Formats: sequence, C-alpha cells, structure tokens
Amino acid sequence: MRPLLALVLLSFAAQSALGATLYGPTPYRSAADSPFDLSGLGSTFYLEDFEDGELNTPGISWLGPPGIVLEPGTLTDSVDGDDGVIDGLGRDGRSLRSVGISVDFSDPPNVSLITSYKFDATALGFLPNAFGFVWTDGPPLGAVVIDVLDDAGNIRNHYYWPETGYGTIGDEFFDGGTADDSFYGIYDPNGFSRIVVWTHTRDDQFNSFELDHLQYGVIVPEPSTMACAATVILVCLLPRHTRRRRRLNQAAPTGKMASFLDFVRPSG
Ligand SMILES: [Ca+2]
Ligand SMILES: [Ca+2]
Ligand SMILES: [Ca+2]
Ligand SMILES: [Ca+2]
Repeated sequence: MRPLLALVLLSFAAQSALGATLYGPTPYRSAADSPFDLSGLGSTFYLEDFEDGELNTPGISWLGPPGIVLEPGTLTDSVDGDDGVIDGLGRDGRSLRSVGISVDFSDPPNVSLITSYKFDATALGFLPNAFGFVWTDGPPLGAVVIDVLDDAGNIRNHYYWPETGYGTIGDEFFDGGTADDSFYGIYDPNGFSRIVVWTHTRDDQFNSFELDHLQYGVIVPEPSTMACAATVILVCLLPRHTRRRRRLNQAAPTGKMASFLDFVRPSG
C-alpha cells in the first residue's frame, strides 16, 4: 500500500474511532456548568436561553411544531441563574415547554414528549457536531433521548439516558425549583442538521416537559486525541486483542416508542 494512501486510511479510521460522546445528566445552574467549551460563543458555539422570548439564536429553527416559551411565573422552570441569582428557583426566567406528544394505549401507556430542531450550515458557517440542553422539569420517572436524524427524517443515531429502561430524571415538584435541572448533550463527530429531543414516560399525567439553554456548535478534536485514537486502532488490529466499545445505539426500553416519523407522516 502506498504510504500516502495508508496515511489517509489511518486518518479516516482515527476519525471514525473517535466516535460519539454523551454528556450528562449533570447539575446545571448557569452556563458555567456546561461541559462544552463555550469560549467560542457567538462564532463557533451558540446558547439559547429564551430570555428574549424566542428561539432566535443563529442557525437554529424548529423542525417540528414550535415549542412554547414560558414567561416568568410560578410554574416556569428556567435555568436558575437566568434571573440573575442562583437561589434554587427559575420562576423569574423563561424556559421552553414542549408541545409534541404521542401516547400509545398499552398499560401503562408509553407517553412520548418531543421538541425538534434543524440547523442551517450556511448561516452557521459549519455543520454542528455538538448539542446539549438543560432538562428543567417534567415527569419524575422516565428517559431522556436525543435522536440525530438524516435529511430524510430517519434516525441516524439514538442517544439514551438512562442506558436501559426508565430512571429518575426529575423530582416531585413542578414549581420552578431547580434541584432537578440537568444537562444532557452529545458530541457526534459526523455532524448533524436535525435533532429531536424526547422525554419518554409511562405517566400519562404529563403532556409536556420543559428545557432551557439549548447549546450547539462545533468541537474540533485535539490533535493528541486523534493520535490516541490511531493508536487504539492499531492495538485493536492485533490478533487476539478484541475490545468491546460502548454501544452508541443503545437498546430502547421495552414497549413501543414513538418515532419522530409518527409526527411528520400522516397516520393511516
Ligand atoms: Ca434563580
Ligand atoms: Ca431561561
Ligand atoms: Ca421538577
Ligand atoms: Ca426544575
């Protein structure tokens, strides 16, 4: 094999081996709690806190039905620091309430709450490869999902918290308390133009969830990371050395989950 071709193939393999990274859930009271490097805010990264009442940071728009930006109020659950003081309450800020919902008729039912976004690579000057948000209120028990869609609306990657089944994702309070506010995010090295955020639960008392601090942008892998990945590949290619890597397309909980296509394709 010619050296240049070998180098190109190794570089490609290193890129692929970098894989995706999942972030969270981690406590989040202000942008300082983001796991992303936000030093490029306004150029390579953007953060929407909804404090001007709209989804209007550059390069992002609704993919499905628009969510509702909640004004300050007793049931509003903004990120804590958006009202100027980290005091355990987000009532004086603004948050986003989901509007999409799908319920099946199993017992107990599977309730799927949804918001979705698309990204404009021309407006941004890049295709984002990092996305995150702060889940601020919703059902205490359930699962949080980020789906990356291709341009045809099919799921390309599926990221799931917890890894299987349902777990504790919120608390028993719905009054703007910030104790249950948690960051969820992904780094997907191939980039993406469409993202769907789900909250799944079996509690049919819930028809929405709240989120805040949508953040998206581009992460450039460190050269040292690339070198490490290439080393990992060479080690993995040795005979008798097999390694299992974390499955990124994790198994969904038992029971039927709604697909995003259920929302964009007419039924029947
Ligand atoms: Ca506050
Ligand atoms: Ca806010
Ligand atoms: Ca709560
Ligand atoms: Ca909360």
